[in-house]
Amino acid sequence: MITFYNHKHAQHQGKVEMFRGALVPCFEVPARVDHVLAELQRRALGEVLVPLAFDDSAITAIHSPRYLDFLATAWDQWLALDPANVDKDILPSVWPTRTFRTDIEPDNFAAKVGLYSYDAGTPFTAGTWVAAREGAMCALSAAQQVLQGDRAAFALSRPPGHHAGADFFGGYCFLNNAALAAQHLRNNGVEKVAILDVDYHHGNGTQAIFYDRPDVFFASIHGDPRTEYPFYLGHADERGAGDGLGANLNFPLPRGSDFATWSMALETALAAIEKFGADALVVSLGMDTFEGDPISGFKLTSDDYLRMGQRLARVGLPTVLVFEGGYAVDAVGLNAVNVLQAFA
Ligand code: SP5
Ligand code: ZN
Repeated sequence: MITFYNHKHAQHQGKVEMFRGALVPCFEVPARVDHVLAELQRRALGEVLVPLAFDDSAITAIHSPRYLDFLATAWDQWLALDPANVDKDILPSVWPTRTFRTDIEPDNFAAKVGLYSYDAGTPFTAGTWVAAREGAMCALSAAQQVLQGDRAAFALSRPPGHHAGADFFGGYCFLNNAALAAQHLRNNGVEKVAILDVDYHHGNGTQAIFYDRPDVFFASIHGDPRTEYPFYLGHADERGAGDGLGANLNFPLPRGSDFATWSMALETALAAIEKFGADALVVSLGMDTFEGDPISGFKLTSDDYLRMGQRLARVGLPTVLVFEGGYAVDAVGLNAVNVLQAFA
């Protein structure tokens, strides 16, 4: 399996995120991807390539122009406020909640940051745009590789993507890599695409992007949003809207769930994907379901990821795997490559 590696990932390096009234060191660190890359190379699991370049149209197919303008210029706007800002990350602190307007982009920079985000846990840094954009190219390259006939391809990148919506960042995510891969498949002759999101956290961004579309099925297995981040989406009654009704399926599971519980949800999700008639599969491959994850609550073991990879391969579809969360840094390489090796 070919891996497209975001060699610019470390340009996104957040310092702190807001947690219980304090700024704490970021969980989403460059070492995560370094460990996956090292383990891939250690097990010689196929070529590792830098991504191809794709036109902006591949990104505007998912994200809004004003959001992309904001991402591309945010750091310069931040420095224009005060050159001393160079040593600090941008963190949102004000948001337009219910009853506020979101159609007018404010001139004030803090207000703009809030318009395009939904949490205070996602720092925007000097290299965030460059890193996120190159990550999108990795996802598009992996989709392209599958279009050209490969059984599967892996996009190894950070920042992750599945919490990012058409016009907002949050949950450590800026560009929705899985959505970009799915749309690239759709734009190049694949009629029906399924996205399976196995990150611990509900893929709210991906769900929102495709919620009213019948051509992209979204299924997610995640911690119950009543207690788990991102809290405000991911319930079982969210089945899609309009033409997309029936093409969205959530499996919220209680904190503490192990692989026995998790894999029952997986079987139901895969049966639904088969019934949908998907021609290709995109997997949002978060490794934060691991028992050792510092911010999550499932109990999957390293061996369980071998079973996961085997099962995903048995679906028999051309498959794009996109790296998402996973914060047990010392185990994330072993666990992710277990999925990939068992798949291959
Ligand atoms: C892609 C992804 O996995 N994003 C997850 C974003 C989670 N952000 C909220 C993290 C809350 C951290 N809680 C710290 C608990 C420490 N015991
Ligand atoms: Zn996650």
